[in-house]
Amino acid sequence: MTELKAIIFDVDGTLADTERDGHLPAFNQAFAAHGLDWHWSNQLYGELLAVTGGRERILHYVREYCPDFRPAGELDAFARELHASKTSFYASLVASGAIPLRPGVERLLREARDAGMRLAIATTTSMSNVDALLTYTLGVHALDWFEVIGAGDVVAAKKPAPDIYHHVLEKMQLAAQDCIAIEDSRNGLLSASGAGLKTVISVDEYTRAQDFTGAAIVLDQLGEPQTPFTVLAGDAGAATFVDLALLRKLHRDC
Ligand code: XBP
Ligand code: MG
Repeated sequence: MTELKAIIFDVDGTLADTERDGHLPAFNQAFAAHGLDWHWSNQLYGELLAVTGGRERILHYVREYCPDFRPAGELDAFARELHASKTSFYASLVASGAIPLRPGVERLLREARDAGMRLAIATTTSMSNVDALLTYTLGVHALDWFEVIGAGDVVAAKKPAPDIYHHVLEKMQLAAQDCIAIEDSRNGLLSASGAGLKTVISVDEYTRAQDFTGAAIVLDQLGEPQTPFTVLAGDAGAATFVDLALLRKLHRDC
């Protein structure tokens, strides 16, 4: 059994509740700014999250919900422009401090860094969104905490495809067996486990009811010493929050 050499973090839903507090309002602000009478409710957004990638999500919405919609020019060009506008609104929301990190995230990152544990990110969201979130929550130096940030269109096939994890492993010159992934969604679990990684799931309000069969453990959050997590599936032993010791145990035993 190889020792744990790296932790690979998902972003949206895992590091922060970015979907509810950031992406959803940013999409709706972009629709309004473009004079569209579209408004995604929290419930509809929970369904649309099945499609990863904001631009892909817009195209899916048009196909499934507004099949008669015809933009002035090419639909794909329209979706790209609308998505760029959404990304700009998202950056403003992050800069306003509207999206704090979830419990335990900063604590675990700092413990891992202090222990010399290698860190990376594997996300479907756009690189600029990762940059904004890390910079405004941890400071601009935090981008350097991650050896590799695999984001958005750097791979052709987004989660649940394993491509983004393969990309990160290749850049790090590590095997899947050397690493553990931390994710929030079934799409993320399928992507990480599809690349051969053991995966810790920290659910959020959109993913709580999803099927996490195959995860090393399923938690409601990473937890803090004073605010223990709830184990939804799997065995955390005596641990009450996610730290390196628990990750090493899960990496060894699951
Ligand atoms: C979640 C996603 C992203 C975000 C929106 O990514 O599927 O598409 O919903 O971000 P993660 P973009 O892998 O971090 O959970 O609009 O930039 O795609
Ligand atoms: Mg996610």
